[in-house]
Amino acid sequence: MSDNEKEENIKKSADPASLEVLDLAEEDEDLQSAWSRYDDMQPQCQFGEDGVCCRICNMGPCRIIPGKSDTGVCGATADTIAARNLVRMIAAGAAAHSDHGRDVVHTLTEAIEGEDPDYEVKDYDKLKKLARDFGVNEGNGKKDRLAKEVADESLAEFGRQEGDITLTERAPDERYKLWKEEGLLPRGIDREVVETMHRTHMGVDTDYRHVLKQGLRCALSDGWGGTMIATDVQDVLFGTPEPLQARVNLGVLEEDAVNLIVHGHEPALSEVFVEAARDPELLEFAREKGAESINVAGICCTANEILMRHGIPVAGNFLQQELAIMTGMVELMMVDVQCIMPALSDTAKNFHTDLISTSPKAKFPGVEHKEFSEKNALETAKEIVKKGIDNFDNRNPEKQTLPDQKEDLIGGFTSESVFDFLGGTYRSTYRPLNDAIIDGRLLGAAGVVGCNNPDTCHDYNHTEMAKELIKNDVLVVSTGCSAIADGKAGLMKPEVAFDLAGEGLEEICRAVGIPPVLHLGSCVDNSRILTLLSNMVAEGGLGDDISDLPVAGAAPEWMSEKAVSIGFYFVASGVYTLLNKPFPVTGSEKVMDYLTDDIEDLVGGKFAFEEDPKKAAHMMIDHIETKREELGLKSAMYAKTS
Ligand code: SF4
Ligand code: MSK
Repeated sequence: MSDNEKEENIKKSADPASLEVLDLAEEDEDLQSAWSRYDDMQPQCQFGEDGVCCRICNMGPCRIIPGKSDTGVCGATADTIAARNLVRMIAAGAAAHSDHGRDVVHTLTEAIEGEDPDYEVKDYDKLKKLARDFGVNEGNGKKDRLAKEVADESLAEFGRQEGDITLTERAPDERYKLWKEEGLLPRGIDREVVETMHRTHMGVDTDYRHVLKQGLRCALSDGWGGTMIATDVQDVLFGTPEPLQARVNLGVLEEDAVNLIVHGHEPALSEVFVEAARDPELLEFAREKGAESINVAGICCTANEILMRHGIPVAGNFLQQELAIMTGMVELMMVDVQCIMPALSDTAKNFHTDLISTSPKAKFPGVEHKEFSEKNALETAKEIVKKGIDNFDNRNPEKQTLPDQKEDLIGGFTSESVFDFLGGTYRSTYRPLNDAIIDGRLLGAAGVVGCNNPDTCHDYNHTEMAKELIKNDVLVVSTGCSAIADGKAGLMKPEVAFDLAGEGLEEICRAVGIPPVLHLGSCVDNSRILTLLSNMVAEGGLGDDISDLPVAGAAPEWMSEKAVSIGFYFVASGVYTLLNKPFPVTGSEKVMDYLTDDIEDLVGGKFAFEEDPKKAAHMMIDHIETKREELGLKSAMYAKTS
């Protein structure tokens, strides 16, 4: 590879481990990656990018060309088409998160009905809390009966026909009142997704504001419904995470071990997969095959789930899924649902890696499918582990690359445990956090979350934004692939605060031993951020609503429809939310104006778009400062750094 080509690759990722594998991949003409396919795709369709292509009926496809075809065949304007396309993205994202939530509740049901011997209630306190929130009487002391009632109540949220989604009541009173007055309170989770699809059918809802308002309600059914249920029931079943140490990046793959990767989003099988990999007979089998041990590592949010609860190492984030296989060190990759590139099957064919799909919802052409059922989870997991071990002696030393890079991190923070730290273990309270913001040691807090995208230098925006925020005394919480990026960049170690955080944040990190960037888990764990924001309001001193708080959110390398839904439920909850690239609606000035301006009058939050992560961080800081002024708080204790 020439020096010029190497330089081009540097722009592709900020992560040295990824670059090392990518450089080698580019020397092999049989290998493709998301980056090479992205290059091949250029130029991408401008109508798609602007959101003004419509193909929802067979009079189309229609595309808006100002001055030539200002409307579709049916008369739909660019505003209608862009808004409809966008809320369909929300519906798909909300469906993905929420269907995940529903599956977790089914696992709980089967666990307590005895059909499911591999699962049990691990966090009884969390179950009791959820029961209280659902108004279920927890007084009879029978854990399984309580779990059954909570499972029934949770499932009912999906198909609710009357009333509103119960967990929206966890929001501050002012927020709940606003949603009610504005007709934004979500009803059943499935109902909001279905109604969004109905309204965007040909010839139904065409007022872009009205369409987008339904998008907000649908997104709320995700954030405060399906996603929140997913997180809480996972905590009930698998245990609520607590801070722990782990390692992250491709360097976690071990030369002498059988390397098994779990990838996707749902933790039900990977939880027992971790257990299966510790089975003495399977360990013995691995030794017979010449390996010293079995090494389970993760990619994407399945990784985050088992990192948070077991400290299992993370091999990488979204754009590293192909690279992990390209190291030639992975015996088996087991995938479930969401964010799994169809290209993996071709990549795996070039190496010895066995690729196995497991979800009844997701099959891939040419890929072996071992269907997972909660009823025989451990048995299935053991079979898959065994298959991986069996593949160890097929590893080809000539095709091996082992990047050294791996970083330590502390993960496992939740909306509960962060404040055990800040308040002292015996007094779990948000008071120290609120006081730190009120007295100006902390300027505020920010949630930086979401995906990678080959349209943006991999990890660069996440890590540069986080660094700029912590330098200015903004505490950062992170989830999903953003959290993995920050972990790889070393930002999730407490000592990093001494070098990179502002004086106020450094003082707090020193006092309580937390990193300046906190790993809050997977994509569905964005609900932990909603809970955190509600708890800050409830603690007092920072206003009456989430929109009063000196906080901001960002998804600076977003890619998926789930990210669109997440962005919308944060904005609908009152949070200023920054994305690097706009949604595909730029073909409608009115829709763009609505999202970046008018929407604030409705919900108190709005979107902003900025590709430069440093500039974007300062837009978030400016917003946080405005909120401080509105609250009459003193200016920050320490000077702002630009
Ligand atoms: Fe074209 Fe209207 Fe049909 Fe869309 S709904 S494809 S704009 S005719
Ligand atoms: S995995 S949704 S690429 S964060 Fe949750 Fe990462 Fe985005 Fe998938």
